[in-house]
Amino acid sequence: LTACGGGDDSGDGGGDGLVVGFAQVGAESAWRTANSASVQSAAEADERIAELKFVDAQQDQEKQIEAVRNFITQQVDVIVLAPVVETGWTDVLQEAADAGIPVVLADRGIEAADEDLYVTRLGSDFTEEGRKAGTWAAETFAADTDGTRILELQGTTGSAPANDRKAGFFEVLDAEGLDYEIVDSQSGNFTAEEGKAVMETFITTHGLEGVDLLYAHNDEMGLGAIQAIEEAGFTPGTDIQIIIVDGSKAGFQAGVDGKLNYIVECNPVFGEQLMDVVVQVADGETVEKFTPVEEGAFDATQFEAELPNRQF
Ligand code: GZL
Repeated sequence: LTACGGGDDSGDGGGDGLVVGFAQVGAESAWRTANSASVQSAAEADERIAELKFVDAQQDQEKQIEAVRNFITQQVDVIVLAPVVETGWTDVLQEAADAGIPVVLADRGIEAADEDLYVTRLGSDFTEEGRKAGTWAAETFAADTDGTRILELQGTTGSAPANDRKAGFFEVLDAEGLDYEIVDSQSGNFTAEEGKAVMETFITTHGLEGVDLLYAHNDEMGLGAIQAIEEAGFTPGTDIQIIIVDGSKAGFQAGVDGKLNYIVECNPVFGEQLMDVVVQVADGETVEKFTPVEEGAFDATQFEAELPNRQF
């Protein structure tokens, strides 16, 4: 994004607004591209922001670290980071701290050991998203007397949403006393292509007979899995029930088509809220360590009514 207020390149916005560096995860999903669009349009429209330096790190942590180092060299006013994974940030975030540049996490989080190296995180409570999925599954399969057999497509290995969506889901299944078996659980890296490939492997290895539920950590992997299920001659949403997380238009359309059964919303449209947080941090205001974005969950009775409201 080029400077909209003619901000100089000294990194301090020349007094006519903030220069912000944003190291984004990548462009792996509809959620991600909607999140990038929301942040970029909010920065563009906000006269308090002179320039947003945007980097798409293609889901590569080294590229994200390089982007943060460049923001430090350019002496931006605030660094925004959506960390692709939870670990490996200590050194570069310490460098930002040493340079006196505050860091705001957008979307994903990092390990607790590094909590002092960023000011605040604006994003989802991924554990709560997992709990919502688990609550629906425990209710849906409560009467399943021969044990509920579950396949899981995990998000990017080591990422906060993958770790926490898994933890929240099984925390509830265990708390509700559901009798279940994890038939298999692998990462599809939040992409449709990898989600489909892993589902094909699940089908080849285990077959689908008697598998009750697929829990996919995002829409893309769930939609890729649906293709694999159909290509194997099974009916998604009926032969195997499916939960997805995000709530994209494509995900809701698949729900309307009866191909999946529960959608846990993860809200990417928080650009304006993020700009407010960035300005507060730049002004040295005290902010909460975590600000959760608002989001819900939807079952088959709600898909049709909700589809027109979906923004990505
Ligand atoms: C969650 C976000 C995840 C989405 C995926 O906040 O980090 O990354 O659920 C995206 O679609 O790839």
